[in-house]
Amino acid sequence: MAITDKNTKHKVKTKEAFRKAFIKKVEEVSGEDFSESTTRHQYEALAELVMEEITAEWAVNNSRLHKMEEKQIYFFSIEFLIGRLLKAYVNNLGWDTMVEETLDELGVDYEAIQAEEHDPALGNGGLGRLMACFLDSTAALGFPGHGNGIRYKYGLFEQKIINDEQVEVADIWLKNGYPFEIVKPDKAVVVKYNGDVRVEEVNGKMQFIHENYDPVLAVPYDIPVKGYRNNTVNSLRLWSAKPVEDFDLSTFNQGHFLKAMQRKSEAESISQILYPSDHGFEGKLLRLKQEYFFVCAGLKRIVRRYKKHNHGSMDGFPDKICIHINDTHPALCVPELMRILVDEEGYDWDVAWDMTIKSISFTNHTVLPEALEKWPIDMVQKLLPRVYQIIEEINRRFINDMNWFYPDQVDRNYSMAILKDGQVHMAHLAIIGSHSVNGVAELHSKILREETFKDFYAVFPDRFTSVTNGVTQRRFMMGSNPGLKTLLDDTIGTDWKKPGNMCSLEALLPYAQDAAFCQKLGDIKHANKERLAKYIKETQGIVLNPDSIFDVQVKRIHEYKRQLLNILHVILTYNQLRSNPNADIVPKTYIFAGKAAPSYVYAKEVIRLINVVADRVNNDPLVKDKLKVVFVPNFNVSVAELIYPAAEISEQISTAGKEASGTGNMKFMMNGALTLGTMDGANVEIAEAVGMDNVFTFGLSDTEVYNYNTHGGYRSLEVYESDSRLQEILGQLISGFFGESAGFQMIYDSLLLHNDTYFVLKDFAPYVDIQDIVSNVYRDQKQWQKMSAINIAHSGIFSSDRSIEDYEKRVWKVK
Ligand code: AZC
Repeated sequence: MAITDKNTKHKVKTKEAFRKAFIKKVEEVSGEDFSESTTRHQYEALAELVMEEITAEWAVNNSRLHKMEEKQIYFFSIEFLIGRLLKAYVNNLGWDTMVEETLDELGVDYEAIQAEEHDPALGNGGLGRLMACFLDSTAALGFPGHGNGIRYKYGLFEQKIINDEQVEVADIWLKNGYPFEIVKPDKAVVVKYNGDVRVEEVNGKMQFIHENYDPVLAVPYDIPVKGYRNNTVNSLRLWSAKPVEDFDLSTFNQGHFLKAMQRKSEAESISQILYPSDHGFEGKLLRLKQEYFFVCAGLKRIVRRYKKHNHGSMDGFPDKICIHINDTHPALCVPELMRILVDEEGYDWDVAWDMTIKSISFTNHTVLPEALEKWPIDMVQKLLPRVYQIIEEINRRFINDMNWFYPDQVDRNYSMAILKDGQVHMAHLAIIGSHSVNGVAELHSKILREETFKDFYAVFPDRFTSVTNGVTQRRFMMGSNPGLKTLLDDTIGTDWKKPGNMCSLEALLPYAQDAAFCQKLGDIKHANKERLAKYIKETQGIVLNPDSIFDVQVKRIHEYKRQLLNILHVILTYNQLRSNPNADIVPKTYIFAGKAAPSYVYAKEVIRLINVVADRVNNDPLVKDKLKVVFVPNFNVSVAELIYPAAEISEQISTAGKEASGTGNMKFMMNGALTLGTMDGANVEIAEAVGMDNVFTFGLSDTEVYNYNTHGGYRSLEVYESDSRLQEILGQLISGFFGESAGFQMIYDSLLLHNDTYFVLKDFAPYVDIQDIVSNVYRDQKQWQKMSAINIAHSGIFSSDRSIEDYEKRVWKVK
């Protein structure tokens, strides 16, 4: 059978040819007869076949790229949370049916093969996963867009739960090698740290010479990004740090063994781990080194390639290159590009500045003050002496301009400075150095304009825009929910799967009224719940009731995301069941997952609380099948792909105004889960899309939160004193109710003594009420499936294809 799409040039294009090639490859990698091969061999063989196919197309794409025919987009990001790639490549190549059928005939377990791939945790959460979705969509739409980041030797830690607590274990993802990267030592570049800057006058022009620096080698590893059934193959380039010479031979020869080794390990430490703790000086310094590392290396290669194809000139650079900085971690792109243009290319400052601004655009992903990066001035000055001088000059000119234009607003002008209070304010640097600044959902962009960056908005109103996030349906729906994909194909045809066309899912709307369709939708959900239940049984030994509602909150653990509110409600339900075991409640399974930052003690307490409650509830015979709580350890992309399709309720309960967008909310929605959420981030747009009747919203609005925070008036103790349910629950937190060693004083104090910063108690009663409404609606399965169908039908705008098209029109203007 020839595969059905237009990829006729494939070397492996028939099932028979694939079968032969696969068997041959397995024998090559194993050195054994096919019948003796292990799943690992089969995985390696399939990965190699896929890479052979893709790299052939990649070479063609790269030569197109080298000619600079089209404008190129470069995403600079400290995180790329790409997930497993094998199946995505197979699907994007259009090989899925061929591979599935052949492996089935050979008696080979495709799922087991996929599970051999170590899911690389090169990101933390939303920001890193967004980049991966954007790369997928950019390639699917046929745009030349590439990632630029760091190849961490260890990804984010692997999370284990031991004695109810999070334990962090190193994630050695490269242990068995990684088949989807190609190292390019010939494209390595040197990154310079520390040292001095000497000024010299040459032909009447100042020259800045950086000397006595510590060089580190940046070696690129490229991962292909294959477009969905088209011939685009873009690149994700991840940089690895190496000592310039394997070790410092002269130091070594002089007998300073330790010093030589130290240099080597210092260099390598730069790409050792994602997010070293930035509490102490050393951790901060390492992060700053990392940020400059991938910025400097990435820009160097981009500039080199650009010049090579433009007769050594940088003149047209901004017309052909978009440098998109994903949050502030790559904000050093601004002074680094200036350094290249002024020091190396000899442009006048003003011309260089104009080129820099035109090339760079910036997306902000959070308004949490603690996440807005600032670096001590003396640290930047010492580590990056020339870059620091340039930041100083950018700052000086900016403040001068402001004082010239707004002489009566000196205080405001100073508040926008890049350098103040002894620190370098990275967000200010990013805004001042970009032509476009955007938030990631309408509400978030409004908060940026009106609060976080309001002074900048007053000065540069045209710079500010908004692009709502999106997620790739190819991974999070078509790939992970095959039952739903087939139902949609059978119901409305296959057009909705074309890149950029997901809004045609609206054709599903009439079927929301169709009982037979809704029944099928319900059956698919049930099967997905059973699939997840099986995984949880196998990995954690907990048995779930697939007829209960699957109520899910999976995301990073953070106070503002309020997993605490969720678990307090679980305790309430438990208390109700204890006092009335025969209460007529709809059985519910609460599923949690997510990692807490290793140094975030409070978030780890919340994890412990969830697990302690789970132990108690799941082992109480009174509760029977009515209530279950599970904390699924080590949330990552592959676990997520099992969870979203099985979810019925999507918990999006952040304190209003705090969650910039959220993207999990979109993944749940496209899999037919109903949102239970505050009017925060992209929840607002989800509610707009489906109508208020098809979501469950509750709680304070962002304006109410803002008003309490600015004018006061909230007293958590009052709420506590007027709600006996809360008195009982909070009492249990500190009374030893959950076991002798299971006191939760820190949580108790934060809610009552420290006035509940995230309004958990304030939103508790409305949350309980909405949970009751959810249960009641669920009793009417027809109504529930109808709402689910409406959600799926309107989920098209949350495809990252739409986000990329918006960026294209509003920011990059590639076409
Ligand atoms: C996240 C935001 O918290 C989340 O709301 C958003 O959906 C996501 O980015 C993608 O835009 N932010 C981060 O992961 N990290 C930082 C530093 O903002």
